[in-house]
Amino acid sequence: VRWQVLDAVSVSGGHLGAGLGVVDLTVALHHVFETPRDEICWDVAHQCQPHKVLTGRRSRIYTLRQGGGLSGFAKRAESPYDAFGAGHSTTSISAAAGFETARNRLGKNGHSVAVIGDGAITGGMAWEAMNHAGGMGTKMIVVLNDNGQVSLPTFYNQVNQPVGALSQTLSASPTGLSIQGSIAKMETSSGFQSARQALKSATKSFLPEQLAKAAAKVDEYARDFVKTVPFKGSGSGGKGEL
Ligand SMILES: Cc1ncc(C[n+]2csc(CCOP(=O)(O)OP(=O)(O)O)c2C)c(N)n1
Repeated sequence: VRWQVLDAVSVSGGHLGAGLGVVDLTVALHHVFETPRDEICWDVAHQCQPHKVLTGRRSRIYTLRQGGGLSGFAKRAESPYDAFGAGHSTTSISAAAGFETARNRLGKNGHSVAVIGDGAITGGMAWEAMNHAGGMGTKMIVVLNDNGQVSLPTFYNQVNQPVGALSQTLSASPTGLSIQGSIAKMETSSGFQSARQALKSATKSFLPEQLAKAAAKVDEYARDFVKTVPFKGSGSGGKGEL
């Protein structure tokens, strides 16, 4: 599959790295899931060449991106295995949630899978969809392909590392991430919230207005400091300031 993608894309052009990066993942997904009954929604779908090779389009793979040939992206009209057409990024989780809802309403069995990269997941629509899908209370699968690369901006900016805060956060050390997670849990706990509220009301009623304002600023800065400063510069090697 790897060779076939390499050979075809070297002729047609297109996102070679994205496709090569998901060869193993594509084989695994097709092994585990029963497509086209189970919908695989490839985000952007710039990585869909291995999927095309494995779903009956190998004989036409050299027509990728040619007039009358195969699309460089997923295209519903092209194959029942292309559950969702894409090109625009960040839509896969929302699409998979839609398939999942439809399946549940029809009382059918199956799975919806979204495959999304660390670049595409930065888009607002993905966050909205995760919020919605999480609240649906149904089993839906989202594969986050965190390859530490965000193709286009990396290329345009001529830099060789992931650009964007989310990408950099995801490549922070696991220790850093888990400490950040614990801080977030603590911060949103009801005990912490009520203690904070009690302190806020106390400072308002006992302190003069200027001092109360200063205390509120200290509270704000302290929370930001605890959350961000110790992790600045945490690279993929986990050698941050922490
Ligand atoms: C809404 C939208 N914005 C921008 C693009 C251009 N684009 C195509 S691929 C890509 C990067 C996606 O990064 P990632 O999801 O990490 O995939 P990878 O680079 O790892 O293949 C971008 C920004 C797009 N297709 N849609």
